Amino acid sequence: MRSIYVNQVGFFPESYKKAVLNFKASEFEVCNDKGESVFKGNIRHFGTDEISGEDTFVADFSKMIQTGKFYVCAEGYKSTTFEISENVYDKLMKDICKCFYYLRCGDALTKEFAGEYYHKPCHMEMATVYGEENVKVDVKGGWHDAGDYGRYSTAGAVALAHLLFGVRFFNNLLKVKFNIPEVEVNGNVLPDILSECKVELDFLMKMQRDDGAVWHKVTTFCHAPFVMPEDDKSELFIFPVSSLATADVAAVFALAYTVYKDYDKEYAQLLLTHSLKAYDWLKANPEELLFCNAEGSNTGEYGEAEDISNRFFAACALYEALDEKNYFEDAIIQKERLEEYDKKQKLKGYQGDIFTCLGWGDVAGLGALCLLLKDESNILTDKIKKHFEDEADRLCANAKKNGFGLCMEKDDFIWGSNMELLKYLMVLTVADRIEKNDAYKNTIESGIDYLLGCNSMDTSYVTGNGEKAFKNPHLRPTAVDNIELPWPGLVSGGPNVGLQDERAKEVPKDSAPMKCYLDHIDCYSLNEITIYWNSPLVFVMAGLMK
Ligand code: G3I
Ligand code: 9MR
Ligand code: ZN
Repeated sequence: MRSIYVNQVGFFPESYKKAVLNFKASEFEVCNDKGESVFKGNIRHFGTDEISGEDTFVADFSKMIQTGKFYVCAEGYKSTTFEISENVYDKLMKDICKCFYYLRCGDALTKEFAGEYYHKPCHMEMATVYGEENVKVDVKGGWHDAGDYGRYSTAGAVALAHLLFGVRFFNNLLKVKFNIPEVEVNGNVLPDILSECKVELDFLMKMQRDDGAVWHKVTTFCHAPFVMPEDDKSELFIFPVSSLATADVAAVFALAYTVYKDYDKEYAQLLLTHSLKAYDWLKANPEELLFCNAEGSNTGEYGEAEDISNRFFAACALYEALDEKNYFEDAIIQKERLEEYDKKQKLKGYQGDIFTCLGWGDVAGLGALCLLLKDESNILTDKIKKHFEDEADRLCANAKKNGFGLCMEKDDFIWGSNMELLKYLMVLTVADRIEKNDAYKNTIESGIDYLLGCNSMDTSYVTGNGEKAFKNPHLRPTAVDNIELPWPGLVSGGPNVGLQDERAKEVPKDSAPMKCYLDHIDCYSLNEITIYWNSPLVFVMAGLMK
């Protein structure tokens, strides 16, 4: 099919702007909403690449700075409409933040703020510590992880970290209002983003055992069927503690301590106490304690191969928060272990840079961000800066290999590929702060263009944002709530060559990576949503909108 792909939300007037065609044409026009031609340009042939498999042609209209609603046309074919304006991403930003509110578990939703997406209180009962049938713990609250109703400590901590780093790096995030209940502290109203983060922080405090260790997750034994959360009545189990969860939580509480101390000293102190307790446990338990699902249980595992990056994150976060040398020394020890581990990974052909990993699994990059925030010249921070710049350069080089200007490679199209992209855009955003670079900025913008529709699926991967935004996320409430559209602002996992669910088998054989996607509610490996796919987009948009 002949298509003209474009960012369906749109562009800032000063941004680099392009559309990508999958057919040959030599000239294009941009038309306004009255159908009048307002800009003309020549099309550049890019050629074929291994991620889209398409022969692509690029229509660059960066020179056009007029604001309004437009579409691109060539040879009688039209793109979807998009907007050019200074406020073009305001709605998107609100929507992607509000998603965390809709994902709240417990009794936190109200009809006033959730509207038609309100659900009754859910998962309110005490949870059973797995293997200790008589021990019940109150772990109400937090956010549902994703399309399922599990609550997972490492995933929650990482999503929080992206949001809190967003706040630390870019003040503008504190000003985003997304219509959630106000939280008042000492006569002042907390910024919305901090009220929302507090929901998950409060929950994670409940996930900490008295001795400081953190339980890995709380879920039913198996995934719930497609029912509303309040109808998911199976017994809730708290699964064993892990050093992964304990370290990530120690880290994110330290980060949160710094953020909240400007608003609520007492709450900040509480976070710090919990952080230190977790850290003490880690020091007393130097052996890694990884996580595997109990036999027969199929809820999210969030397994990791080592806990070094997590311990590194915790040490860096506490060093940044407290400026005490012992944490720096710990960070150096973990850094050396990480380098050893990285060498082994490289031998297996792994491409990326371990010190810039910002995912739910490898979290060394999150530790690195703490050091960058501290902004002190030392052997570790200087090295980290170099890692971010080198990785950003690698990504910019990747972006030259396809007509979309997309910084991803074939191997990045795994489960949650949109997060692979967003993590890269975070790295570029940070690198651009270390040293301004137009190539970094263009690559970030091209990445956002891809996410919002400039891709071979002609799909915006954010619900409610873009004329052809995906509509059928693998998300239990959406599947059963009888409301036509899901709430806006959800980020899809995106194309995945692994095609790891039954429905995904309907993707045509030998599809190019960018086309291994289906907007179908059954497709958890292609079209689920999660808190930590939304959170990096919040960070990146905060950087773009600054
Ligand atoms: O790390 C390897 C890499 O070395 C290899 O080259 C690549 C190629 O297959 O795979 C990489 O592993 C991937 C792993 O995530 C780490 O990124 C696996 O392929 C991939 O299948 C795995 O997917 C995870 C999925 O759970 C299955 O375990 C997703 O990242 C993760 O987001 C997802 O999380 C689920 C929760 O379990 C439950 N809740 C919903 C959530 C989202 O779907
Ligand atoms: O809905 C579940 C989704 O959130 C998970 O990412 C996915 C992998 O853990 O599992 C989904 O649940 C499926 C289960 O694993 C197998 N039976 C079908 C379920 C979804 O329809
Ligand atoms: Zn719930």
